[in-house]
Amino acid sequence: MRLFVALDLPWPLRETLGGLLNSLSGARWVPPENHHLTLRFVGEVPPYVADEVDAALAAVKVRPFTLALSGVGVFDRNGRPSALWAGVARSEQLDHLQNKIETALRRIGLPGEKRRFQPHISLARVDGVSEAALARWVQGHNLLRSDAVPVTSFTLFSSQLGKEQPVYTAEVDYELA
Ligand code: 2AM
Repeated sequence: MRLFVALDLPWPLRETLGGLLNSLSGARWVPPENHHLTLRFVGEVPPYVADEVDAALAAVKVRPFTLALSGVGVFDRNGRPSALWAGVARSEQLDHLQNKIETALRRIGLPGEKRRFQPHISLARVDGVSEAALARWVQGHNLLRSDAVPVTSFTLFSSQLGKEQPVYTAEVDYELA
């Protein structure tokens, strides 16, 4: 199974992000049902490791918190813009949750994530978009904000890659309490 741990976005954030869809020609937009905020990519694991991941995540105890969208940005690959994303307002509680998940998964023997946690929601692949159009879009949407909404759970997703969009399935929800 190919797994990742993420926040399944609360409805008001989905609505705000849905409003951005298809507003930049040449971009390959992520369908709204696939919007999420990755906390930890796990990758391909055998079923017994998936069970260990589940048990480790079930033991993560963090209080509910709130989250708000804030701004947009672009990731580069090989010096070229590749992905457009929405950011979230800096949140110690989100960092804390991510940290707890990272520690729990290292403890069961998964290799540590080397990349710095950069919370984002991927919106579109933009390798086919002119850099000028992309820069204009980012400038025009940089003030993206939402109200702070409650986050009450995190989710273990499986991902099936296909020719079109990947299919993400919420396998287990872990309530914050
Ligand atoms: P992305 O949205 O920035 O592409 C499912 O693939 C999720 O895991 C995506 O949100 C993806 O981030 C994230 N992810 C993190 N590390 C990954 C990796 N090495 N391979 C694929 N996806 C990864």
